[in-house]
Amino acid sequence: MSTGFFGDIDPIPFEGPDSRNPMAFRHYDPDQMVMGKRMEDHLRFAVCYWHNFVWPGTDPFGGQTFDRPWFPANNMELSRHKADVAFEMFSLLRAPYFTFHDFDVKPDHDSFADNHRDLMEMRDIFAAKMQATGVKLLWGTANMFSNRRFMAGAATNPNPDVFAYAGALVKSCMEVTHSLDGENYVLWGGREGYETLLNTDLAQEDAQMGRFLNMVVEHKHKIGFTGQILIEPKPQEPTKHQYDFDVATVYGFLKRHGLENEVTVNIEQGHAILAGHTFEHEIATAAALGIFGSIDINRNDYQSGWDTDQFPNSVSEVALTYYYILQNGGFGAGGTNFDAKLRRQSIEPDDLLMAHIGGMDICAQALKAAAAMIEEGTLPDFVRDRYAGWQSAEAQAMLAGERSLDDLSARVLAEDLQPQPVSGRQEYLENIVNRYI
Ligand code: XLS
Ligand code: NI
Ligand code: NI
Repeated sequence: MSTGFFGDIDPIPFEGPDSRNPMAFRHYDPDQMVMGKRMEDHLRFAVCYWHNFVWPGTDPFGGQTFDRPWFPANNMELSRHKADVAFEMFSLLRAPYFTFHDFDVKPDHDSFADNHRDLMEMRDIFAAKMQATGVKLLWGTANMFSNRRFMAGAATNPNPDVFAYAGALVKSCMEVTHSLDGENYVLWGGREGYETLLNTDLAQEDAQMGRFLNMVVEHKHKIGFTGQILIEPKPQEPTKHQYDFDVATVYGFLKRHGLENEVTVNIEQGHAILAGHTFEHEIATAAALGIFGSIDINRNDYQSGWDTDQFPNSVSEVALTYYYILQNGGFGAGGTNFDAKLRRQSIEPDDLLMAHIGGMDICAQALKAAAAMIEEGTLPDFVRDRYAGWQSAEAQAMLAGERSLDDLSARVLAEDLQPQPVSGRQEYLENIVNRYI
C-alpha cells in the first residue's frame, strides 16, 4: 500500500534507449544478460538510507531545504513512517538492496539501552518489509561520527569509555545486520583521524584502531556472520587527516594488525578523488592486493575539494570502474551502493527517483561498455602482451628469487644487454576505450 509520498506511480519500467520518459530506465534492464549473467546480478544496486531520508538539505550557510513528512524523525512513529517511504522507494526503483546506519533509522538517545531498544524495533520492522518486498540488505553500519560523544573519534578516542561505547554499538549493528541476512558490514572511520598533532598520540591511536578492528573480526566469527567486513577509505573530511587515507594505506594498516585476509575495502568514487586518485586506480589497487570488496558510487565536484556525493553522470568514468571490477571477476558479496544525494534545491519527491534512475542508467550503460571491452579483448590483450617477456625462464628466475644483483650484472655484461624502449601507446588505448562509450 502506497504512502502517497511519491503520488500514484508504478515501479520504474525499462523502456529502452529511445525512451523520453524521465521516469523510465533507458539502459537498466535487470534481466538483460551481460557476459552470461543478469545485469541486476552484476550491478547489485543498493539505495542508501542516510542521504535520501535523513539529510535535510543543510549546507554550512543554510538549514533544511527538504520538507519531508517524517522530519524531524525524533520519535518512533515518524521513524516508522520514514521506513514506509524508504521501502516504497526501494521497490519503485526495483533496487535489490539497501544500506543503513543505526542512526539513520531511529531517534538518537544518550542512553545506549534506549538506542538499542529502538534499533531492535526497527530491525523487526525491516525484517517484515524485506520479506514483503524482496529487498535485501547489502550492508549495515554504525554511525560513530554524528553524535558529539564521537567528536574526538570512536576507536581512536583518547577516552577509553568512548572506545567501549563504540565497541558495544558495532556489536549491536553487526548483529542486526547478521539477523537481516546482510551480506557485508561496513566500517567507515568518520572521525578516526586528527585535527592537530598538538593533542594527538599517533602510535597510541594506531594501537587502539588495530585492536578495535581485531575485536570486530573476532565477533564476526563468534556469531557466525559470513559476510565481508569492509573498511571504507577516505583521506580527509570530517577530520583534517583521516587514518584510512586510501586503499594502499588501509592495506598497510591491515597487514600491520594481521587482518589482510579478514577485511576488504568499500571504495567510494568521491573519496578516491579527494585522495588524489581516480576511482579505477583505487579499484585496481585493491584487486592487485586481494582486498577488493564493494563500491560506493557517486561523483565529486572536481573544483570544490569536498565530498559532494553527487549522483554519477559520466559513462566514460564509470565504464572504467566496471572494467576493472569485471577484470577482477565481478562483485562477490559486494555491490554498487548509491552513496549519493540530491542537490539541496531538488526538493520534490520525484527528484529522489530521477536521481537514482539516472545513476542506475549510467552504471548499466557503463557495465555494457566494460563488458564489450573485455569481450572484444584488445585492451586486456595489450596489457598481457606488454608483460609477455616475463614468461621467459630467465625472467621467471629473477622474480622467484633465484638471481642476485651480481647475477644480473654478470648477464648484462656477458650479453651486452641494450634494452630498446617500445611505445606505451596510451593514445591508441584511449581511442579504443572510446569505441565503447
Ligand atoms: C562518508 C561515507 C559514509 C559511509 C558510511 O563520506 O561515504 O557515507 O559510506 O558510513
Ligand atoms: Ni560511502
Ligand atoms: Ni563519502
